[in-house]
Amino acid sequence: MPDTPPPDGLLLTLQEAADRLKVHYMTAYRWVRKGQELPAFKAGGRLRVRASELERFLLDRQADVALPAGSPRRTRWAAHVDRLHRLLLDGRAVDAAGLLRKVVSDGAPAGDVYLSLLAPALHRVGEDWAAGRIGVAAEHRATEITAVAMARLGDHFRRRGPSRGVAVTLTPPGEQHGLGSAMAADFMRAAGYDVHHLGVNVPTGELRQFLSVVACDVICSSVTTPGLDPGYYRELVSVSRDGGPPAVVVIGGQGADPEAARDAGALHVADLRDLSLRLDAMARS
Ligand code: B12
Repeated sequence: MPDTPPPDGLLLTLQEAADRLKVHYMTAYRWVRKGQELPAFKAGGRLRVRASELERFLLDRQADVALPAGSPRRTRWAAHVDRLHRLLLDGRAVDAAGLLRKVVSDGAPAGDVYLSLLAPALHRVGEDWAAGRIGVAAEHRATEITAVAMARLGDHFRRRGPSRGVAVTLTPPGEQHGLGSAMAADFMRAAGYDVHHLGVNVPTGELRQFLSVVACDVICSSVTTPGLDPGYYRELVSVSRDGGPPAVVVIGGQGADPEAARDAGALHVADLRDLSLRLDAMARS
């Protein structure tokens, strides 16, 4: 039985499909009879399975059995990333939501789902776009599916107990990539902050005005597109020192310039997992 996938356009008999799936013919037949499970159709009086659909089914099943319930450390992120990436490209929002629900209900923390599943899957979508394999519309669809999934996971980041302060999350003027700042908002909530998530493309003057009304302790700015004017970091730090006690400015994101951030007096944090510890360390010092 071949282990290399058959060419995408090929039509297989049900026996050939069962062989590739390493199951008995009758098992494959049951999966077909159950409807959506293994897509097949009749041609020339025999059941046929498209090779591309068979490969997708195989990938889905590998991910399904990847994680025994209750053992989050055994989460096979690579398999989940493969599957989610596929679902995002195909626009299968319901299946993507189902996958995330399953991974969380099997014990993976929602924060890990963000960092080890959603972000890498989107990075791959970006590679597909950059290589011309998908267009902007398909990329937008993938982002929207992810944003909805994140909204559903939002409750996992809520923390009871006394507030540790007020945080504002946003992206710089002109920066349209919003998921990094939305993730930062959730991580700050999980760390016990009351968060005002301002979203993307926030003019610094408007932020200054906002902060004259809402006192805040931490400002988290997410930079995705590289080449941002370093003057932005200085401006943000100046805004943070207007009026009352200064807020800590945190800069993160794949397009952030760590040196320019530090030179401006901001804290550069690359990994959201470190965010709360770095803020604690700063408060202590
Ligand atoms: C979706 C997307 C878009 C969407 C965004 C929609 C939206 N609502 O967000 C749209 C269509 C608007 C878009 C536009 C563009 N995009 Co775009 N986009 C992407 C894509 C596919 C996903 C972005 C994303 O959400 N990633 C998931 C997040 C969660 O990952 P992350 O940003 O790395 O964040 C992680 C860390 O960096 C960190 N983090 C992030 N923020 C913060 C903040 C703090 C405080 C901390 C501590 C940590 C932290 O934590 C996160 C989790 O690990 C990326 C691919 C990629 N590599 O990400 C390309 C990508 C970023 N885009 C790219 C480009 C080129 C563009 C455009 C210039 C295209 C164009 N010619 O118009 C424009 C620029 C628009 C602008 N002015 O901002 C390039 C950038 C290449 C580069 N390095 O120069 C990428 C990398 C695609 C690619 N492979 O080429 N894009």
